[in-house]
Amino acid sequence: MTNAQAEMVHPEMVQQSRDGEILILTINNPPVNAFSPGVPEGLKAGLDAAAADDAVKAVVIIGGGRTFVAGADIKTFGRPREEAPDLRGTVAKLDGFSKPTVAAIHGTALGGGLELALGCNYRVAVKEAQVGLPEVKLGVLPGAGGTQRLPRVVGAQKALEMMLSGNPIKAGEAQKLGLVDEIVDGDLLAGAVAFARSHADARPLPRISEKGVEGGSPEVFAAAREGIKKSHRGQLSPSLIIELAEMAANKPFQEGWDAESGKFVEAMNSPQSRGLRHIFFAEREAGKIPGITKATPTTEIKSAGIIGAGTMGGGIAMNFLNAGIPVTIVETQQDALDRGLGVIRKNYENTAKKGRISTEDVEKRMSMLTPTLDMGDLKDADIIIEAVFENMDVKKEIFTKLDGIAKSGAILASNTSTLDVNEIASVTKRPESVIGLHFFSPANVMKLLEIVRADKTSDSVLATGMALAKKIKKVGVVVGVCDGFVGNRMVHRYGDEARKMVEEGANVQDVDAAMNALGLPMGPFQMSDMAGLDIGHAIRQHQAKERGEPKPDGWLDRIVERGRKGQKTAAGIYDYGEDRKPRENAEMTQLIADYRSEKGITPREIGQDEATKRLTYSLVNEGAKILEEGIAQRAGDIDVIYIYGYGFPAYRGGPMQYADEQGLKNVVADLKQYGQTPAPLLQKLADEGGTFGGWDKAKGK
Ligand code: T1G
Repeated sequence: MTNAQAEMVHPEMVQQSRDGEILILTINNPPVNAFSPGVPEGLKAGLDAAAADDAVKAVVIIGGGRTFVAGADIKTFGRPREEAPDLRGTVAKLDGFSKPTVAAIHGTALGGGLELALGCNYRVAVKEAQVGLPEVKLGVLPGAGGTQRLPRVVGAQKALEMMLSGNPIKAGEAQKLGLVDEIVDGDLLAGAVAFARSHADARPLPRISEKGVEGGSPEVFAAAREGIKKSHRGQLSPSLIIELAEMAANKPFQEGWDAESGKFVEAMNSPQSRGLRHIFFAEREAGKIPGITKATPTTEIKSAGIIGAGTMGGGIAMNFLNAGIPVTIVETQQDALDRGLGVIRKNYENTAKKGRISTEDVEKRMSMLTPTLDMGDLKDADIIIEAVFENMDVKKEIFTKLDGIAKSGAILASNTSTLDVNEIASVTKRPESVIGLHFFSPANVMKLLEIVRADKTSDSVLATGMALAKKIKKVGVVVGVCDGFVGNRMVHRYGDEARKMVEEGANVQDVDAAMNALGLPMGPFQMSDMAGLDIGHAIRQHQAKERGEPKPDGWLDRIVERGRKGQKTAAGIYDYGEDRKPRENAEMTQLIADYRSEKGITPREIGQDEATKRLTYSLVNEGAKILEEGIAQRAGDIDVIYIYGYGFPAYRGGPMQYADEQGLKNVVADLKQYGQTPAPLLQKLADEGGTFGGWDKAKGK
């Protein structure tokens, strides 16, 4: 018996119990009742028991613990069919079952969980429950009848919307759509048993597979195909979902059901699904830090202080206000304070205009924001985040003051994007309370939060930082102290390579186009113009000074020295009009040409393939060095950082996963071909035929 087959035999995963003539099947597979090996066997055994016992008049299926079934077990994807949990077979068995079956839903019924429920005759739910088909977020599609049953219940348009967004809906909406038959107040099991009892003699039994699809016009599917060109650019599974939904509207159920199986496997075996599944788990792994457990003490953050009401400080403040945490925000000048508060209010009013929050929300959040010019007003804050100019002397001065103001046990955080948090901590008497919280601009939008663990940061402060990230709905990733931590350190190398290619002869548009083609919304130069060319320019000057090197005088430095700072001056590498779209500037093209001839460089053509490899592999190579130095715990952490902080497409899985997909031997060969020296770890993995994913696993990370 293979390990997987051994996994199959878990009768305890589905417990049978009786309430009179109702048989209850309770699924117990914590934490989310995923459809793991053993669950289908248990459900099938329960249905066989119900069929064999005339005293049983109906069956209720319910999840034990906190939820119904959260879907197929993603960990089993990629296994040979005979070893994969038989979700389709279970749903088919339900569809043909002779006695009424009722799915009792709490928590979530997602993916295969909702498909299991749709195979039942009836569905009841508590009002807090959510149901959905999120498969597209994993690069796959509903593979156990969802593409055929959902349109038959909610109509083509709504089914497409649910399957292409992958977003769940609440039980109340599901009831309105006919997805749920009854909302149960009070005890779900009691409600489900009563519902089953009252429908025990209902005949003919309602079967979704026998219904037709409403609103399945060719125009609906054509519009969906048009929509995914933008919303899911370059992805496979959305088009397969539309194809299958259209079959549901136009073909007999069995035909669509049969077709769905093959298309599911096609999607599951795609690099895109491997990338999205990798990120699903990597995002969760990133929250696990050796030595930090649920027992590690943490501080509950009930109030926050923020120093600096500029773009970053204001954005950071909004994260806390959105989570219901009051903020005291400090500036040195009243006009800066007023400006900062004005921006925060305007952001909230814009969100309210879009209907995402109410005007009452705006006032409530603004009422929790206390402006002040006196840093002493931060004395009671549980956490204080410094978000001022990127200058070490300024930061040291602030932390010295904070040391005398902040209450005992307060966390002192810097939002620095590159500077040495150990050096900042060294001016305080409480280095164990100092941490870096690197937010990404715009801080109220970008989900990534680099949590910088300094040498003396205590476990408790680190654990509090991770818990805070969750509370303010950020994806927190722990990084070590070095210049640029993880994301910016890699992006500096990426920017160097981009500038070098332009020196050699590439034009800026083609370099950006290569990354757009890979799926990034912005290429390196579009991103630099958006972030502000002066920031990169200042960092390069700072780094050169630190290294005792001459002042950088590259073609991009020359552009900045002409006062062209990027989008914020409507002119940078590109020109920007009202539409903020980048347009070539002939003068800049000439400046670059003049630069090349001044340096004696004969420009050469650089194709998209070379540009893509040099840019992505410069990230990968720096990432490998970051792993060797222990600045990041996992390759998966680096991928999470790049997807949530820099727009790397999730369906590529992040730069390290992308390199695994290309084959590390090929990555090393290409790096060498383009004049880069592979990092020792990368060279070692390539020599051994290894992968970054395998390195993570081997480290037990
Ligand atoms: N399979 C395997 N493990 C899963 C899992 C799943 N479907 N869902 C969650 N986990 C693990 C997760 O890795 C973590 O593990 C723990 O459970 C808690 O998760 C055929 C093919 C349900 C909303 O996409 O959205 O069905 O880190 O931290 O914040 O058509 O989990 O503790 O070791 O996220 O309370 C479709 C994915 C699958 C749902 C709960 N279903 N899960 O959120 O907990 S494809 C999904 C979620 C499918 C069929 C197709 C969330 C949640 P660890 P968590 P949470």
